Amino acid sequence: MSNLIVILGDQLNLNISSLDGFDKKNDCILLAEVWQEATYVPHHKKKIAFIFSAMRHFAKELNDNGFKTYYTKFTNKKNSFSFTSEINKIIKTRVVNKIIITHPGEYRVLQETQLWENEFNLTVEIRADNRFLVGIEEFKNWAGEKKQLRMESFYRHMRKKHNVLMKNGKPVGEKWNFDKENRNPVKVNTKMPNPYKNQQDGITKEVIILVEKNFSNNFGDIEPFDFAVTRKQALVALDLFIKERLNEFGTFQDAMLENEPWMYHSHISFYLNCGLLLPLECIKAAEKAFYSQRLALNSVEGFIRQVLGWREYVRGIYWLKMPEYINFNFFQATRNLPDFYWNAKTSMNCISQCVKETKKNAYAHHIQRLMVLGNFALIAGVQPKAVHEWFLSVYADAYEWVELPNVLGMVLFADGGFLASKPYASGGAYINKMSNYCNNCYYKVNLKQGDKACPFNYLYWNFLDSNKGLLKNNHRLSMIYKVYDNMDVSKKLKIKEDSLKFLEKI
Ligand code: FAD
Ligand code: DLZ
Ligand code: SF4
Repeated sequence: MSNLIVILGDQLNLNISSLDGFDKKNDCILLAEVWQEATYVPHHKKKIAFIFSAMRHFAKELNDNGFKTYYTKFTNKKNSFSFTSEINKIIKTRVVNKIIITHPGEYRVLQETQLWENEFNLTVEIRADNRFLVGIEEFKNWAGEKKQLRMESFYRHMRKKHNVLMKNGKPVGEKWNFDKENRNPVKVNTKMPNPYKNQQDGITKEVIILVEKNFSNNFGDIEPFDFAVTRKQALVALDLFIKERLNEFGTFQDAMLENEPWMYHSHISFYLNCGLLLPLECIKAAEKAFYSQRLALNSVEGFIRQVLGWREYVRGIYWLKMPEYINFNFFQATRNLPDFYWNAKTSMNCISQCVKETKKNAYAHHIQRLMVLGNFALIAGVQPKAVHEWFLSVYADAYEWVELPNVLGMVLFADGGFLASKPYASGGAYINKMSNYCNNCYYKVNLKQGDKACPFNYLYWNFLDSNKGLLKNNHRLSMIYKVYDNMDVSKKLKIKEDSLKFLEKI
């Protein structure tokens, strides 16, 4: 009996379920850098380099540990287009009785694997993805027939199930949620801890040259390239976060500062999402530090909520709702994505800063993605598919299972409120409260009307007005609609006029 184990570029862990029971005498592994994956969206250069480098390092680790591994480099002359064609090459040269793969992270790839039994006339075993704490079926059972899901109840269920920050069946600190303590701005000139920086080795350098040569027109800067590319290095990055940032993580979770892309965030999503780190070890490391180093509970709980709650929740929703999810467009938004999402050429300083940092780092932290880049796309009425494709392309941590529910569900409310209870729309005031972007902006955040007024201000009301029919019964927006209804007609007309004028130009 000889099995072929196919390991995808986001399954880079020796404990991945597809390797369970691996027979070193008879079985073999395939990892392949393929066109199909490298081009299905125009990925940021750094994202491609990161995945290829991490894949090559993982293949080396497998070989060093005695796992027979076939590795197809992107530049290999015989490189074919897809996973399917790469498998075909192997089964022509050696006896394979069965193909084993861990459940792919993306629907698109799952569909491809489901064709293999017929294509190759072989048994294909698709194993549950043990990089997550909740199985796809388990989440479906939890969701049941509910019309709307809420992260909070899922999160509490997960805290209990995994016994994280629990004492005698109750949450430590007597509260599940410390969000109210977690909305503080950071003072300008605060000295932030330096982010993790890895020294590039020969493998990474080779990959960087490959990407520069083959993807020169893709968005993004390839240097500096400081990502961890092995599990060992990713564990060092995690440790650095726990030691130097976690204590402040919660308090300043929503804060943004010009030229401070990393803030107190963990920067581990790249590693978690490609398998170099596993969620429970990150959660347990934070919990351990809470007890042993007496770290702030609002911060530790805040971090654990993201990994144990949000991350698992959005993945559950993805598999619950695909393939329809990708077509949702509750507001029927039709606008094209403005060019400034690619070239940062806009007088809106907040957007310009976030796009520049995205271009440089293939990273933006959550609140930049949500309240600046996402919020603008929502209130400007950009079509969900265009926003989705942009977010999937430009971040090194972007895979459809996590990006799509965040973009369509959390930011754009394109699923009509299945994932979130209200759209995350806001005017300039919140951006001004949480950042110093407005100090250097052409627009004035405290102006509501006219050419110099912050566009977020009038676009916010314009969005609410244009979608009143769909949102007026949302009880979380009832106060806001009351404010709008009480506004002068002349003010409302000015909002429309300013919005139309601005939107025409983008
Ligand atoms: P931290 O702020 O330090 O949080 C810790 C970890 O919690 C993250 O590494 C991540 O694994 C998890 N997490 C936090 N928030 C979320 C969330 N909303 N959904 C899922 N996991 C979460 N995350 C991705 O991993 N890939 C994406 O493609 C992605 N696209 C997003 C698009 C939009 C519009 C928004 C609003 C959010 C998106 N997120 C995405 C979620 C979140 O912004 C990132 O996980 C986070 O910014 C990664 O940086 P970090 O590791 O420093 O996270
Ligand atoms: C993101 C990515 C890229 C750019 N390239 C590859 C690749 O060449 N080979 C591969 O196995 N995986 C790659 N990936 C990650 C895949 O897109 C990811 O594994 C699937 O989409 C499943 O989530
Ligand atoms: Fe952004 Fe408005 Fe502030 Fe300018 S004034 S940075 S557009 S929120």
